[in-house]
Amino acid sequence: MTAKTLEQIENQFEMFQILNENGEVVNKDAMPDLSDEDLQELMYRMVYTRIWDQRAISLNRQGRLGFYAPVAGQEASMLGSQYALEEKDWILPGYRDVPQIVWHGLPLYQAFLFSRGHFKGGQMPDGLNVLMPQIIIGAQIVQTAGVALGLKKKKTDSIAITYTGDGGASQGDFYEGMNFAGAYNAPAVFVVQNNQFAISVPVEMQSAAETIAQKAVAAGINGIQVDGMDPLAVYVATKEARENALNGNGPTLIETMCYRYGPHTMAGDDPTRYRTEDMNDEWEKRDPLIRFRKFLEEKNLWSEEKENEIVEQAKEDIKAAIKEADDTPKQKVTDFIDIMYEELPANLQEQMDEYRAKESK
Ligand SMILES: Cc1ncc(C[n+]2csc(CCOP(=O)(O)OP(=O)(O)O)c2C)c(N)n1
Ligand SMILES: [Mg+2]
Repeated sequence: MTAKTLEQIENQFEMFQILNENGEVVNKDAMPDLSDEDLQELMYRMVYTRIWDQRAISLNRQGRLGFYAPVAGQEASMLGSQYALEEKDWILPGYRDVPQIVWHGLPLYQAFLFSRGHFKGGQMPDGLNVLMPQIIIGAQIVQTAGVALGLKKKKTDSIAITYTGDGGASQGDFYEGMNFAGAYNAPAVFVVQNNQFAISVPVEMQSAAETIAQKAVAAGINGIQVDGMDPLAVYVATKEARENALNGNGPTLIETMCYRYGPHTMAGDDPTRYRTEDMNDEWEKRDPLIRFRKFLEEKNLWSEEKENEIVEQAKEDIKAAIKEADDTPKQKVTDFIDIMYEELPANLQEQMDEYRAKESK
């Protein structure tokens, strides 16, 4: 009886897909109404982001970047969902979700400063609806419920979207945030990028649930599992989630099935100790860029020449952004005090004077 009930629930979370790994449309009815320019723009962003990822890994190895969490393999999941947003929507990212916030408007050089631990990398430009990437796993889920409730109370017509990983879905904050958003019918969208591992721990070891998407059921919110290597499926699921959130039809949990090709971060984990070559090959066959390129070529919307131009453009932009990051004044102890307080408490004034004196030498 119990098992049967569980099975009935699980059966409702079949993976949603529009493009298969050969770039063929397998779900015509679900095709989004995107113009040729939109489709090209989406591919442009994925290609650009992959080059940026490769450059960031190399810059990190040269000691020119600090903290970096690779994104190759997750481009469709990250950028397909971001493309469904409006500028007025709020993004609450995790540490890996830097591409979404850059395409939402964060200048690239600031993303590099974030990587270097420079405070300017966490100061969002005025008008950019983005919070600093969260390092505490799952904390952004609770914050998103709060931000979404605030947006609703202010009648802003915008949503709050957050990203976490499969590991994030094991945290207490995850359940708390979804439950709160559901209870208040707050316009929130929770994206769990299921890249199959939380550092070295496989998703099967994290939960008895067949899918992460089904965890929406207990919170009384919408849930869907999507092929996270399919940019169109991710786009459609996010767009629909956004509309449901705004129409009062409740928050949504979106689980995107994806894979990170690289290591967890550049801090030194060795993926060969927890993943097999077969598994890597299996996922690389589903690559979002390969399938979307095939889909666009079939429509005469893409060419090698076009792609090469983007690659060159990305490399130039990255070079300029690194230069801008290099040219940014080094952070000082007094900067940290300055950005924390409008009015300095007396005890800190003393320290401030002390450091100012040191720094002026
Ligand atoms: C509360 C908390 N616990 C542990 C960590 C250490 N930690 C950093 S990343 C990570 C794994 C997260 O995996 P997942 O949520 O699947 O995201 P992914 O890195 O795969 O994108 C852990 C345990 C942390 N940052 N915060
Ligand atoms: Mg993960």
